[in-house]
Amino acid sequence: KNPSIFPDPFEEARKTQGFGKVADQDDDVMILLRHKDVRKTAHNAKTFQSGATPGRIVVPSEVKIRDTRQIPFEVDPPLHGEYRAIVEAWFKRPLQAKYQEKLKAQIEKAVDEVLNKGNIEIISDFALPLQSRALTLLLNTPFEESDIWISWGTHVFRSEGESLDADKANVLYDYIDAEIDRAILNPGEDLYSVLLNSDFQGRKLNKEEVKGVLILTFAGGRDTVINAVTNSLSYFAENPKALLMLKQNPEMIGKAVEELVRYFAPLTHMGRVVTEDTVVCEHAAKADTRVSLCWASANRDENVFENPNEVMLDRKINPHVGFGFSHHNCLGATHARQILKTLITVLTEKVTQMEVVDFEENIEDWGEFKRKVGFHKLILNIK
Ligand code: HEM
Ligand code: EMZ
Repeated sequence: KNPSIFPDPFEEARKTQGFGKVADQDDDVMILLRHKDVRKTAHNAKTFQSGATPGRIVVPSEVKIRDTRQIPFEVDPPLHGEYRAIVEAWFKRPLQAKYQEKLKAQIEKAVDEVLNKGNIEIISDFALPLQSRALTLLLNTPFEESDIWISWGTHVFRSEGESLDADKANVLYDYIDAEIDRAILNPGEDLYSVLLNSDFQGRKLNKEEVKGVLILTFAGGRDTVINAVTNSLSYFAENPKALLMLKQNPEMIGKAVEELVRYFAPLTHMGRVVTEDTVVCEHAAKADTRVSLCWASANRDENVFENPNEVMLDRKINPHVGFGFSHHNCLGATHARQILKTLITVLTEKVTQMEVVDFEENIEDWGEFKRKVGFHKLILNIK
């Protein structure tokens, strides 16, 4: 088995009927597989809402483990746009030179820590710390906070072998509550303080709203970034010529990042709740049922992408939906892209050889579809 190959389990269902079914806690999901349907449905927030009961659009549903609405993720237009306007500029900070310098320093240090050190388990000893340290830049909080976040492991709502873990979620909620109280008493230049002071419809955001933004920032940008980083390393370990090509053509790195996000699609799918009886893919979708938008399948749609199962780092036309589509497109994408670009740059500068020593695949089980999304374990030897 080649560790850097990520098969497409959706191909057959996408070609034949365009959708599949995912069973989840008595609330089945119709999973939409074609690029065209995914984009169309993402765009139609009136019939396919995000602002349902908090947690319901996530698969598996998180309704039982949280009450806080994640903002702007679980809000529909036009209110969505008003929240998004508050946070948009903040999440574009990764474009600033100072931010990029700090990120580069962090990633250089992370690579130095694993270079010529023998066998390294990439998730726990590289990708997780890298993600958490980079997040201190996005939140503009002290670097030392990352040690706490690292101790939570790769997913804030899940434990090893469990789909959802309420006790674990509470650790995050308690932490965020305490940080919000800290920011109220002692405001600074961090995201908590900025949100507490931002103007929303002529008032300030309340604690619950600030918490809703922060939970999302911690949860949404965690396993996605960890998988993107880990999977990319597996790719360059198996394809040393690709890294060499990027070393010689650094202007290609941006395109390469888009292609890796298309191919790996770190977030497989995301749900919507149907608000009125409708028809999708010539199939009835009843009010109050769920559909999901399968970014991973849309990214392999043969009607849109030539050789969809091949990584082509110089792919010319790449309308992938790895970061979503339409109004809810990923707010953390600027940060995530910057991490991946910087990581590749640093690899081209420092690494001459990467070898896969051992690995264990992380296969998501979506009933009729089993999807490799990343690894439980990836051991590399980096020189
Ligand atoms: C939304 C993927 C990293 C925060 C989304 C969506 C996707 C996605 C597909 C759309 C969800 C929907 O339409 O319901 C990814 C991938 C990432 C990544 C593949 C890494 C490679 C991050 C990071 C953060 C973040 C680093 C922040 C720390 C968000 C937020 C939204 C979002 C706040 C909701 C935006 C809205 O509703 O307006 N992400 N994400 N993501 N993501 Fe990411
Ligand atoms: C939610 C989601 C956000 C959800 C854009 O995706 O990420 C998932 O990992 C979380 O479990 O609560 O934040």
